Amino acid sequence: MGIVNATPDSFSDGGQHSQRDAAVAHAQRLIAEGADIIDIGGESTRPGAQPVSVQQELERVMPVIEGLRGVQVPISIDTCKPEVMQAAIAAGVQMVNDIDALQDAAAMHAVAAANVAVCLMHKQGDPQTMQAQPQYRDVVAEVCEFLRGRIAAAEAAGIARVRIAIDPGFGFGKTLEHNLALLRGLEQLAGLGVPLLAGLSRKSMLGALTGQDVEHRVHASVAAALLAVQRGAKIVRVHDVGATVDALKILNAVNS
Ligand code: 7PM
Repeated sequence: MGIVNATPDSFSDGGQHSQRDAAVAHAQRLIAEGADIIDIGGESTRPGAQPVSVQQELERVMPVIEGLRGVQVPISIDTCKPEVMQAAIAAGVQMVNDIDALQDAAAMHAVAAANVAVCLMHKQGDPQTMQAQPQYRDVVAEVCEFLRGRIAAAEAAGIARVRIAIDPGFGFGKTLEHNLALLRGLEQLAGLGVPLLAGLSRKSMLGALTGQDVEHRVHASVAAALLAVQRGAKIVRVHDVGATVDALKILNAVNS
């Protein structure tokens, strides 16, 4: 899964059209590099980020979704907002990536009413405050129980199990030790029986381990993606698609 940020300044400092064109071109490049899914997000969920309005988010993501009409890979919309989910689904996206795990009833309904896939992610707290003081008794067990509950809630709302993926939410209300424990314990989460998505790409835990700033975390990100896949992840959400695809080709060759 290749990441496309439809947020201002992500690719271009020009106007709205050039921002859309840059995001669309970036997505096309990721597809050429081997991405099987493109994840488009218009709200920065980085720790400490301020929320954006529905209107703003729609203005950011919808032109990018429309600009990618006809591409050969499914598009995922990274949002928590039911209105954005609905508009994106109407425009043809095939997956909803909700860092809030459909805990909003209207979001649950928007996905249940459509024939799309969904990724249910764990987080502790909200992006504004979640990195302040994350605490767990047993992070792997707690994330596992949360995700088990969200799978059950989604199924009860009419979302077929085959449409559901889960994600431990690396960096979302987790310390470095929590993130490492989750990576070590990924097989337990994979045991929940639905595809597991892992998002480690360029995250601050990799900066903490390597001392590299965000622009120099490609190698660490590829290593982390490979480790996640070895421990059962079926989807890796990454910025550096070409490098990750090469690494996974080696893993696949060894495993086959
Ligand atoms: C700044 C810091 C900007 C961190 C954006 C982020 C995930 C996600 C994100 C994830 C799923 C990023 C994060 N992370 N969705 N959205 N899983 N499903 O690194 O780990 O892209 S935002």
